[in-house]
Amino acid sequence: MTKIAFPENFKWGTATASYQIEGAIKQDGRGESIWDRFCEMPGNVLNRDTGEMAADHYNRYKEDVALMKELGHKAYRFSISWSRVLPTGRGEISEKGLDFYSNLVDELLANGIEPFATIYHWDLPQAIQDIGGWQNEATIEYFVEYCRVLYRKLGGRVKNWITLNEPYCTAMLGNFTGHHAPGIRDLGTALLVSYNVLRAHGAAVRLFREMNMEGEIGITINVTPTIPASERAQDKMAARYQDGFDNRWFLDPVLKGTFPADMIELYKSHGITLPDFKEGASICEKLDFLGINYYFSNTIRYNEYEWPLYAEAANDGGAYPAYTDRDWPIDPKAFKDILIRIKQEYDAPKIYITENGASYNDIVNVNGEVKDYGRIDYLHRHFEAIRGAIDFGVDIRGYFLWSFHDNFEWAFGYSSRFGIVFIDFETQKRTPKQSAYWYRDVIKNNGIA
Ligand code: GBH
Repeated sequence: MTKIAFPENFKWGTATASYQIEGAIKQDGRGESIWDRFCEMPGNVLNRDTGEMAADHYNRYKEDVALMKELGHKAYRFSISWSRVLPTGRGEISEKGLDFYSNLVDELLANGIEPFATIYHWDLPQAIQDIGGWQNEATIEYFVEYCRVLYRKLGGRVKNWITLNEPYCTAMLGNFTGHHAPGIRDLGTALLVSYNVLRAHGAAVRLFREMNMEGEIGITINVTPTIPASERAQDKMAARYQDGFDNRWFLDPVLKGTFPADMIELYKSHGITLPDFKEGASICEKLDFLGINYYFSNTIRYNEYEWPLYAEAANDGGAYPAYTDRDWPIDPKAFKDILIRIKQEYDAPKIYITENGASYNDIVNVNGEVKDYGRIDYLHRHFEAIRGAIDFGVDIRGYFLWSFHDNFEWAFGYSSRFGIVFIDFETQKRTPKQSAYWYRDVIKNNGIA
């Protein structure tokens, strides 16, 4: 019997984010976030779904933690809603909002589940957006003050901190493509946002050190490996730009303290006004760990009309052997390869996989079960990829499956299910899917039997 074994004390868990699961958007004085506002505007989110109810986790967290324990989870990555803690982003603290996270952490610890707290997973207080959001340099200071409140309240009990989730999405989806809140569509703005949000990350790490906090701090970066559609030089160039845009633009400043020169050149050639990136070094604070999120790779083809990268995705038409129900390519090999690349090209600290998972059109069958074999197959292949990277020498210490329950999948609303626990959004009934039981066995065996 073959077995894929993982290193001792490997941390197995799931990941979620505040706006996607909590609901209770007006409860206990929570302030408005940019996602509340974005959801109100028709055309932004499929079916005009909003995070108003989501998985009602705010009111059901005890039930959820009990289920995590039953399913054998060792760790849990959640995010904190800034506008729940500071309803207008700065100034007055909402003790009730802060207590929610304090109680959640106590509940996790009482159940032997290690908390990993993400400080910012995209839900900026609307009041901060109203004064310029991440375009405004002052937001860096507001973010640091928000961090100070969290470190004081949760420090000591939370020993693992993640400053930002996927700054790529904050910058590019929020301010260039406009697919995410606040829905701005301007590349220059997005690049300025990327600079400020990364500087906020650096400042949050410095505060953590200054306050002598117990535990470890890192950042979560999403990687989307790019594969040239052919051996043609133009396809290779386009793939290289796409890689610069998706991956290097964030990995380089965080781990090397510089922004990629070829990308700066390219943006300048398009006449985009750029910040002078002089404080690149202040982004590159020494980290205790690096969080990596991986879902799929992109096959990239040159297209002279595609602005600004001359690149287009060529993922369909059988470029991959299989896809998830979201039409995302399934490519575990690219996962292994990019983990190895991060080790080789960057002086990276130890790594946690802070997100990985798949969306399927799950249904509850007549027997009340969810047979999500596609998801199990996806996970199995990606666990093999991680094991392969570890064999190569990449120091990977844990895995957080995205996601615990089905939730509000941003612009896709409730139409895209990523959970290993099925949510009936009418009744809020939780049903662990087949994958949840399969994952429970993986955790129990610390590998695949
Ligand atoms: C993660 O984002 C999020 O952290 C999480 O909240 C979310 O629910 C989960 O994944 C599932 O979507 O779309 O053109 O930018 C992952 C977002 C999606 C960003 C793929 C990079 C690549 C191409 N990633 N995307 S594009």
